[in-house]
Amino acid sequence: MRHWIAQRQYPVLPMAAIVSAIGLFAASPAIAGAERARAEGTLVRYDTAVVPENARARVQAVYNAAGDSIITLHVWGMKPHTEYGAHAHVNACGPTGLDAGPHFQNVIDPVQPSTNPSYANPTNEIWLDLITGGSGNGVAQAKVPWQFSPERRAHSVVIHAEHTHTGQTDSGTAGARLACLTVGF
Ligand SMILES: [Cu+2]
Repeated sequence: MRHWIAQRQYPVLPMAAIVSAIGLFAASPAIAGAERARAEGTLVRYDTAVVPENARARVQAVYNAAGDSIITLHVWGMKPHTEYGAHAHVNACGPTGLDAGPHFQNVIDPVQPSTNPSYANPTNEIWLDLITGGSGNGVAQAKVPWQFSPERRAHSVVIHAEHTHTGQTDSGTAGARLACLTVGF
């Protein structure tokens, strides 16, 4: 429990700001309940021929009072004009791409690995596919109508070699695992 709380970042406001914000909070429950998580750093690279050295990423998560999660991924220093898949995965990054485990699913597919579009879809998982610009930078955002529980959370974002597939038998797959950022969601 303590670990979970420590991962969240709460804004520190002077008392005057808190008092003046009460009216705003009453009118805007999404702001009143917003909690956040953020991680930024150099990517763990699994394909050093494809992912440039010093490629970086930032992941920001906002958990609003309506019960949604809004996740934003920024990348810098990847290959220019390139299409990548990206998802929230259950484990932290490790020495190999497999260490991050499967995609985090809100409702877990009883059949693993999960490629059934009823479970492997961008509402039940967090998909952050992106296309980089001329400088190798890119951004993606996902909004899902659920939030992590203290007991079961994602712990990384993995970047893949292909955009995420959505077929009947390959949904959620996105090719090789290229890089990873550990995120304290
Ligand atoms: Cu993935």
